[in-house]
Amino acid sequence: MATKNLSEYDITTVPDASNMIFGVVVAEWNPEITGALLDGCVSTLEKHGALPENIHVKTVPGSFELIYGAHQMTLNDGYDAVIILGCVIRGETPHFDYICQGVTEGVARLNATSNIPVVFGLLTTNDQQQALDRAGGRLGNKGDECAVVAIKMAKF
Ligand code: DLZ
Repeated sequence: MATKNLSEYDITTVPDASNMIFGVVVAEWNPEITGALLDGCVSTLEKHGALPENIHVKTVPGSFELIYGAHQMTLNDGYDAVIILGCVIRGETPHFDYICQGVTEGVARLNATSNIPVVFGLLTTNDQQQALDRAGGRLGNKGDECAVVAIKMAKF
């Protein structure tokens, strides 16, 4: 395999996304958070050239269903990358841990078995404020980050 000097790698720019098609699966639980993640994701995809008609958004009831939704999208030949967006907020029972672990393992498995990348946009927070901070608040927007990751990985 040909080798490059480190300085020949472009590790800062985001590729042009104007020829890419994206699937986005977003969970309906905690809609004020996931809606903000979706806004950030779509606007960042478009900022890098993706056409609105090439960003296909589907909703699922909760984060656990993100795995099924993403899997269905990976079976569709047309996508360059799939992004999942959800938010799980810790409650009083271990449910939080099961959902977070399930989604993490499900998405990891999809990445190991499908031909396109599935980008992990699941917020797992102790409370609502931590989620708001990461959905357009003081710590940025996880949806923006996922859009950039999807564009970069689509070019992999
Ligand atoms: C049941 C549940 C709970 C308690 N909390 C959340 C949450 O914080 N975020 C989320 O996206 N979904 C939650 N759900 C719903 C589950 O993800 C799933 O939809 C149900 O268990 C049905 O499979």
